[in-house]
Amino acid sequence: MTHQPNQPGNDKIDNLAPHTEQSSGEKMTTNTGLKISDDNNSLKAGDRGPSLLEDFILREKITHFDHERIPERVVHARGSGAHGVFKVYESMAHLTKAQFLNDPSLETPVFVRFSTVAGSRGSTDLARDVRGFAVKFYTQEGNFDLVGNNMPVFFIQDAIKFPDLIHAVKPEPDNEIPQAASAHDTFWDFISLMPESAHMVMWAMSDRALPRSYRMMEGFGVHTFRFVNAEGVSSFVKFHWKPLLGVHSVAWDEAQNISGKDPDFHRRDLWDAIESGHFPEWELGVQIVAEEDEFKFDFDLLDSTKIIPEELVPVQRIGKLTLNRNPDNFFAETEQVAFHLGHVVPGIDFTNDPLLQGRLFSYTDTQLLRLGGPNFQEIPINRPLNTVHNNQRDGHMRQMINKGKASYHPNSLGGGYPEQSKSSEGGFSSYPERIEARKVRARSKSFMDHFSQARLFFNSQSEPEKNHIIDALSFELGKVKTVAIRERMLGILSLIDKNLAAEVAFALRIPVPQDPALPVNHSVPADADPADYDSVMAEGSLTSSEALSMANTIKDSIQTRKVAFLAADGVDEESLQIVKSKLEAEGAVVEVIAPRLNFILSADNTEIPVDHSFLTAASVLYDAVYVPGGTNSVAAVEAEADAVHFLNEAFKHCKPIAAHASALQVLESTYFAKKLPADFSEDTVLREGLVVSDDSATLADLFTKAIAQHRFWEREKPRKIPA
Ligand code: HDE
Repeated sequence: MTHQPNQPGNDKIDNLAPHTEQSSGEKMTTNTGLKISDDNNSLKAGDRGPSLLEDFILREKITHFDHERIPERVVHARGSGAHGVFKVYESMAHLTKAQFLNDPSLETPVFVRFSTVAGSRGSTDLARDVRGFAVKFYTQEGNFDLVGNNMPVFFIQDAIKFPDLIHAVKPEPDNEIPQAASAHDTFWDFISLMPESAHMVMWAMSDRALPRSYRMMEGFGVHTFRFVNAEGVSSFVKFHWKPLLGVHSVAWDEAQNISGKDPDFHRRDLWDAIESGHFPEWELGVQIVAEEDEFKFDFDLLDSTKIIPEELVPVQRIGKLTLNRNPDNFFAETEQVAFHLGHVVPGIDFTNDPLLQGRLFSYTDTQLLRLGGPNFQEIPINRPLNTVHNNQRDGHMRQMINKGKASYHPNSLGGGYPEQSKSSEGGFSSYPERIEARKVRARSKSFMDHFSQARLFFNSQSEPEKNHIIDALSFELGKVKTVAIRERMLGILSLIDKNLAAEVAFALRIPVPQDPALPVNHSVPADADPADYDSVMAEGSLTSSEALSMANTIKDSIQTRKVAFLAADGVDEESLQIVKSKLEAEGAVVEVIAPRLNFILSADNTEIPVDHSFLTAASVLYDAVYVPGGTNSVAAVEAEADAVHFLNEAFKHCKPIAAHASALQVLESTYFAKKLPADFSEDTVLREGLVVSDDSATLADLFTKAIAQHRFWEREKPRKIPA
């Protein structure tokens, strides 16, 4: 088949092709293929009379419409998907027999869906929330799904608490408020009674919960999985996705603004990047722990509220994922794709993590409701590339026409087929882990340290990141109405970090409980001794881990960063074009914003296209802003309240700002005029993120370096900046 420019194909795209439809040049028909002569008028008894029941065309059209909706996902309802490919760098055969990880020449098609967790299908992309990062690999041995998140830990340790967690975070059941937000009583009520959530709460209150882009966030498999090699030797593995553009976030005030200005911000960003050929890339990383080292850590590998710090086990980057094609149809692909961490291939297996074990049940179960029956694997986006042969039959919407009489095994009438495969022939056999145990409802004592990694995370953050966590907790608990819940949370925070608790307490104006007892763990079986479930106050072996701070991410590129140029008639063309060409050459996206749409006239009367007027643009939708020169343009921009607001907001959100020296007066009419530095040397620019020069080429160079830094969070000192 032919592929659109910038939309490369792969085996899965070709596999979807027979199921695609393109109406261009075709006649309109009913679903039975009957050509339609009038799609605008129903059949009536007289042109002013009642519609007739006989009108099968009307009935078909309306009935189909009435049934268009399916239940949204119970969590992760809001999402965006893309096609792509994965390639391993070198054979990993020493660790896993998974073929797609053994052969560097193999290009495995993938479909990826990113999502928020709590909001409904139509909710904002910029909610403070965990992001889903689900990858379906269409391997030659069947589909492998890596259903991860952008945070490496989870709120709870045992799947049996998942419905409680989600009930608590979703809108409250009496009035269905608030949408896509954790800042309400039921969430914090639950969290304050579940000390095991302490570590994940630190992540969720950090800037990781406000990604700049899906393309700029990490992904994690969260649980410890198993690799198994051809000799049957198993090792533990944690999966990571490392974005090649680095890990970047937006500010919370900005996130809230984006939610109004463009609730599809992340969806649009992913779509636009792929359309324009800026294909998002991640490296697949693995942390490997030998089977015999299972107990060598001061946390339990089966506990999903713990990471393995990268200092203890480095992440090896083993392959690359590239997203290079947008879906053709949102519903057919992104909505109907069904992920399940039980979709594995030989060489990848599970551990006894009780969160993982519960998920193994949940994902198929939920598709049965959402997609309407057991044949959801036959939906084109879910089909594996290799063929499916078994004795499962019938059910709603069965597509496959299975031939022959025998639909059972063993059989002789069908020649004994389909037949089983030996492991040596690619048959899946579960890792024969030895288990000798009593059947108990219990939790291992090795899961009871709830605070040391929460503290490790907080300690590892840069100063601005710590402040953002303090602000996030102050915001969220500030929205909580029940004072007792706020107090309980302060008690928990004080066990993580005294200063953190004190800062939040200051904002809430209530005291931190003095020497709080370790919080009672409420997930205690009725018959158990509560002492067995007490949180343990342990010190981890590390006090800080570099990989946990986004401040240490890569800052070497301005690819796909969006830069706003504020200009009007009379703009000095040179100061606009030189900077534009340089930024575009570095991969940035430049948009000209002017008082009115269509075009502006430069000082030399050249027409310069305008992308947005101030009415439809907002600073929160850009990464950086520049004011070119030109007497009339500068005067018009200075006089435009929206332009000054644009700059003020960009400053508040710590973004790089540049102005041609002849446009300095525009910066001088902002509230940050008094913060303009005395010089604009490279050192100053890289510290302050403000660039002014009368030489457009120099300005373009310095501005590029500033944009690569992403944000100048130090600007937030002292902590609060007036709006
Ligand atoms: Fe999920 N989760 N989850 N989850 N999850 C779902 O499956 C569930 C958990 C994750 O883009 C549901 O198809 C349980 C951790 C992603 O389609 C459901 C537990 C992680 C997605 C479900 C967890 C995830 C889901 C809802 C606790 C990170 C979106 C719709 C034991 C490792 C996939 C669906 C997509 C979706 C259950 C916890 C990631 C209900 C019971 C931990 C990325 O089956």
